[in-house]
Amino acid sequence: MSFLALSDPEIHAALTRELEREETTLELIASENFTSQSVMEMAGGVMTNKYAEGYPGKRYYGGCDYVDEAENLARERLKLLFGAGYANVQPHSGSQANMAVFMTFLEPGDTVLGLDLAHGGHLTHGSSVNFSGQLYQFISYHVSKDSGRVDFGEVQDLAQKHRPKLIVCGGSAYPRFIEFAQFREIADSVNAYLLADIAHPSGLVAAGLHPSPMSYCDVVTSTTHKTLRGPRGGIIMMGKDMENSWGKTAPKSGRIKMISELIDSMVMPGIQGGPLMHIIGAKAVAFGEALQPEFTLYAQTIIDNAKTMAEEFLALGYDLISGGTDTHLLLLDLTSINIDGKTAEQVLGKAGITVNKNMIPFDQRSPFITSGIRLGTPAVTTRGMGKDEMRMIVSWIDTALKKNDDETALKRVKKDVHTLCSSFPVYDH
Ligand code: DSN
Repeated sequence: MSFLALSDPEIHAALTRELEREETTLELIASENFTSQSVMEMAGGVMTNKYAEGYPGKRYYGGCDYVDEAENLARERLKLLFGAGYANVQPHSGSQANMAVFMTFLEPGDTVLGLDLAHGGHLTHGSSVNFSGQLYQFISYHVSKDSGRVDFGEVQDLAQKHRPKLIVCGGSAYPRFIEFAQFREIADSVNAYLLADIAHPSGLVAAGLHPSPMSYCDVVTSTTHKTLRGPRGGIIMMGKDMENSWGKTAPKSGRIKMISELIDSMVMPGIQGGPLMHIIGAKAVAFGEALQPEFTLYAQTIIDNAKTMAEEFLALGYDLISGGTDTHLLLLDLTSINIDGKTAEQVLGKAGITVNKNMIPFDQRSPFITSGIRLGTPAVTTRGMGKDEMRMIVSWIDTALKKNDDETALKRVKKDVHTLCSSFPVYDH
């Protein structure tokens, strides 16, 4: 029985239609995934009722015994998963995680290097429309035109010239492994701190299939809902805690010995109030799942599927930024087939394939139009799809893009997509 269907048929109808959309279309947005029903049970459970400002054992509210258990499990599992010495599981999102790190390590006006959003970076890595670009002096580095990979010559030059206090590596549309060792070398050469934002590949890192940032980076942030397949949220980690040699104090607690304490107090009370205990519980469930051997197989299949897609697109003559992928995502430059990213997103939507338009490096078009699309395999891999299905999907994308004004062709692809989806249900009810 659905309580919601009885109490609020209007919103229940939207929920039902969203479930149907997820079941009947192909989800290729690289940052999306399908959580397990256990994760959803925890996220939809009674811990949503609880206020628990503070941290386990040190809360501002009574009745926190069981949410303390959940948060301790989440922290311990996360540390185990990534080999981290410190973990904070309270950030509501990846942006909040980055904000807490910036406000811990930086003062307003400090100089930071980050990957340009249009070259695969992220809004919180210094975009002028985001708090990061408004509070701090962000200098963007780029990928090189030829290789599509980070231009380390430029990063070194910018670091020497601007002497940043922090360098940010990672992004939202970078198909290759993040080059932690090279960033560390440059950070060391100018005495800068290094933050890795691994929101996209964190599931691959957890599975040991992407290099780990832990021994290279001073601090690491991620979301929990992309390749890591948990509930929506953020996390902050450090491989090793550091002494607070900056003499910074925290609101109320005053004297602070370690950077971990500064980060904790910056997350709460610095930028957030009550933690979302139902989501922290759901993060613990997802970290538990990611610690199982099956998760490594899942992560390997994500990569195998993305590489298969890349090979198929290349064989059909498409241009891929960086010429392929090491990870879960592909960035297609559509310039040569004469369709823009916005139109491609719409056309594929009509064919039952969900993607997002995306700027490509050196894009001549605006972020609202773009010249590319970004594709990712985490969600279709969760459904159990493999290489054969990837080949079919690429041929359907090719048909839809090339016959973009042929409604009959788009309908035919949509029917094929529907048939494939019905053989790979997301949820077995
Ligand atoms: N919006 C996310 C993505 O799609 O990659 C990043 O925050």
